[in-house]
Amino acid sequence: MAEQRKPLVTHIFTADPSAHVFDGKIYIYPSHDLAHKMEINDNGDQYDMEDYHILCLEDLDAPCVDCGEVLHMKDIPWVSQQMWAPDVAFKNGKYYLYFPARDHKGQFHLGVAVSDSPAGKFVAQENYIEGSFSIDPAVLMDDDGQGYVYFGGLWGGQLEKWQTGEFLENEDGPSGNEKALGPRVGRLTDDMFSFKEAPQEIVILDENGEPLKAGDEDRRYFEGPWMHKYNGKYYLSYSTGTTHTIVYATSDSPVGPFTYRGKILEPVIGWTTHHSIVEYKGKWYLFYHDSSLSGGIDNQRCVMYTELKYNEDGTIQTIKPYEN
Ligand code: FUB
Repeated sequence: MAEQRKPLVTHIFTADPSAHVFDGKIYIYPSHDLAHKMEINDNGDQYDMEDYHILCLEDLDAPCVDCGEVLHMKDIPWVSQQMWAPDVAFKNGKYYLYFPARDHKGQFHLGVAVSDSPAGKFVAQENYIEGSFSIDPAVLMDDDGQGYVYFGGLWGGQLEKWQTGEFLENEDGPSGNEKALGPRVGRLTDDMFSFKEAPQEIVILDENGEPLKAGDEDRRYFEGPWMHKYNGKYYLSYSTGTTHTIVYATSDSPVGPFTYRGKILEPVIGWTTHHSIVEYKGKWYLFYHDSSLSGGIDNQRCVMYTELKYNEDGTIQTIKPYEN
């Protein structure tokens, strides 16, 4: 069965699915939404998550298994709240979970936790990755063994507040015809716990080779990056936030510049949209979420998947989530 398009689990709310194939199974690393009644605002206070559960599919038509809680914020000294969208990478026999959370000053940073198993449990490092900030880490392990962490999110994700390298509480970021902010990329050290140097900004160009503008809300980067390779090219996909789509850009280099190519996923039920792309048994799949399980409550979401198809020229066919 290639067209799930319904919640993989219904006993908990899940979001932001990062899918990977390990040991022939599909492991999904989602956020774990909680039905807390927090203030709903542009700062994302309503996304008040505390822990991570891992989901596993033995095969696409097998029942989805909840491997249980694998990491809780009470066990991470630097974290105060909001365990948002995570991702996992494998290197040298170990699994590394990268996650964003707020520190005790209310600033988002990225942490790392490690496990011997793709299903956890994970043990977090005492402090966040030095030089990390903002949210939504997604890791590419490139063919040469180099790991790259892509990250960043506007508004509640605080990306615009880090433009100078310092956290500036009142910084609103560019607008209109000013150059849009790009996601950041950090090269991982061989032990997977640090960045080799300060993360750099990724530039996304339009069809004329000009950087996308901040006011171009149909195409500019907002949050939720994902990186995959297809036929030797790097595909950076991400959420456009305020216009609620998943779009993509391509490059010959993992650090860009990237050129905008098009839309992958039309808006889903709920404000946020967030995804990952994975190859399994020769086909490609988009894992994503919507808020259908809760009847449209933005911070009570559910993860699902559908097949993703390429055209012969390497472009991706746009998915309409509620049509075949
Ligand atoms: O789940 C919390 C936040 O909502 C994520 O970090 C964003 O990508 C959005 O999905």
